Amino acid sequence: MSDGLHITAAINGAEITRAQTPALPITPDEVGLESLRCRDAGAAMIHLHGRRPDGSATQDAATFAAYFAAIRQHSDIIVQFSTGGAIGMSIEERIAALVLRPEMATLTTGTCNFGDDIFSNPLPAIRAIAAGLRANNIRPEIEVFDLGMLDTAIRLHREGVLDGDLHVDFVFGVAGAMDADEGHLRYLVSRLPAGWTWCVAGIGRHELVMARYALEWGGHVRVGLEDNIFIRKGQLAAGSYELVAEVARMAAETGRTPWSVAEARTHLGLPEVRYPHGL
Ligand code: KMH
Ligand code: ZN
Repeated sequence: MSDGLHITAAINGAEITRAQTPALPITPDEVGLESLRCRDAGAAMIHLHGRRPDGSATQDAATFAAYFAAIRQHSDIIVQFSTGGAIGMSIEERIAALVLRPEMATLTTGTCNFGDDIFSNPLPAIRAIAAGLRANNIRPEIEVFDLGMLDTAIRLHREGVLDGDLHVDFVFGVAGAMDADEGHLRYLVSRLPAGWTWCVAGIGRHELVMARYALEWGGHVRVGLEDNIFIRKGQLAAGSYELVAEVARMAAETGRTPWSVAEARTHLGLPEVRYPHGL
């Protein structure tokens, strides 16, 4: 088992509101500073959604350009855009910011329930997003919300729609999708092709529980306000950085050492530090 640990900070998401937590970053300045705090706490990558000034979700390129530039004012942390966006967005909306060429972007390989809604990712949409990633030379991170989504990623890899060793994020605890269950994680890891890397994102109270399994089993970890706003029962996290710091503390207990940004770039095959393309 590798002792190096990749930590992703999912700092804003599309669903969490300022009413739920005042720590949610919305402006470019807030996103830039929060990204730096997460890096200082041990994160090597920021998973990013777009928000308008009123807090509503958007995937438009101008918003992501401002965020990306603000992040780069402070650090070289790996920037990963969401292509999931928010429920109800069209595929075109979801991939609008890829022209900025971040280092990575997400690709969910299947449709699932998402609370009372449907997170829609039919195969033609998956292929279209994969084509958008390829056209802009962006590495995907595969998002797996349910068991069959890993099978789909493997099938698309076999077809050549996806290539290289992939990094997969197993998301546990979305209502209507895969439960936060140790057995599910064990099974998914057993099916992962050799050379692929994996991390876990547990939703809500499952976040740090699933993180511990990943730490103990050689996986990597995603935390942040997108997935969970509490540092402990009833106590809001001061920011995603506090959750990152908690994972770094747990890592020390389990013999894992967070990768620096440079180490994460090497291990994930993302050597080049990118800036918003076309600005
Ligand atoms: N907001 C969710 C509907 C992703 O970022 O790629 C989808 C999501 C996945 O957050
Ligand atoms: Zn997301």
